[in-house]
Amino acid sequence: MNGIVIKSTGSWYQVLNDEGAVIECRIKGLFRIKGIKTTNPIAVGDKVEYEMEADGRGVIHKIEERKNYIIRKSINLSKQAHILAANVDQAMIIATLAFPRTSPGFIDRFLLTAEAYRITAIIVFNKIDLFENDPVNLEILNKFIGIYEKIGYRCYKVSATEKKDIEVLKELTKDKITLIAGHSGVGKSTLANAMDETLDLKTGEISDAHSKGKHTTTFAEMHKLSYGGFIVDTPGIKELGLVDMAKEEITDYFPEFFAIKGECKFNNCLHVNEPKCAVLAAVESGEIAVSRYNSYLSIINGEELEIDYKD
Ligand SMILES: Nc1nc2c(ncn2[C@@H]2O[C@H](COP(=O)(O)OP(=O)(O)O)[C@@H](O)[C@H]2O)c(=O)[nH]1
Ligand SMILES: [Mg+2]
Ligand SMILES: [Zn+2]
Repeated sequence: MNGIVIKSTGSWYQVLNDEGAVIECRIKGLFRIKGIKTTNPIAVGDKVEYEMEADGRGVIHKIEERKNYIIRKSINLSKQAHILAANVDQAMIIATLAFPRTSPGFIDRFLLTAEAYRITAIIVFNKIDLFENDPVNLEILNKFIGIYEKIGYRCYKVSATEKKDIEVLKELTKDKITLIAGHSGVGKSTLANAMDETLDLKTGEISDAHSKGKHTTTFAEMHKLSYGGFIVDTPGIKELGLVDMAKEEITDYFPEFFAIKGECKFNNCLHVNEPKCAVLAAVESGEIAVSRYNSYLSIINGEELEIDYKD
């Protein structure tokens, strides 16, 4: 029997099989990824083969080769990685101008990670209803969106509670595995429910993971969309694990830096204070956004992002 893993709790896996039934499965044998130590051998999005046992549960004995997998560095000191999800087609970051505020630093780190994984990233600004009659904030938001659209990222403005401009998100997610990320409280669950009315995700909840403390491992959950495709909800996940990257590599994942780095005098230019740096010149002229450059500097300096979590 074949299916796709939609939920994992550590030792048990829920597999949605080709006939549409959800089977509780455990695993037999060792599943390892070359080169990394992982805390979980199988993640949501994994396509698996299983056999039914007499008790009505299944045993997974094979995983299909993954198109990709997204890991998160483990919170403990074992240096193990946790696979969040496998076979992800695209990642959608849900952001809000306020209530809670999503910082450019958070968005830029997310985009960097998506670039490193070569996963298409989409930026969705939710709670637009709060700014409709607020020209000052609306202008701030539009300027912000302009920065990202100029680089080539698709941005959308929606309201989950007012069900405004949700249709386009349905089209984007149809028949794809879409990872949804963003701070707690930005409206991820409300948005998912608005996109697919058959979903009934809990909203307005303080994420479990956080209230239990940061040492709890959280597992992503995948929800089937009635119109085709899946969304991966990542509860309590602050950031996608940045894969180990050399500083030189980080430039390449800022598309607008990558586009002009050939014009820097030094081919190993890190765009910090080198002479005749094309990136610095572009920041100076306004061609590259200062907020993007600041995010870049903070990342290459290895700064952790400070996030004011409301939950
Ligand atoms: N005004 C407004 N509130 C929203 C919108 N979307 C979600 N919310 C509210 O924001 C809160 C958090 O939403 P939730 O979906 O639980 O956020 P999550 O933590 O990202 O899953 C809830 O009280 C929602 O009703 C929106 O588009 N507009
Ligand atoms: Mg939620
Ligand atoms: Zn440079």
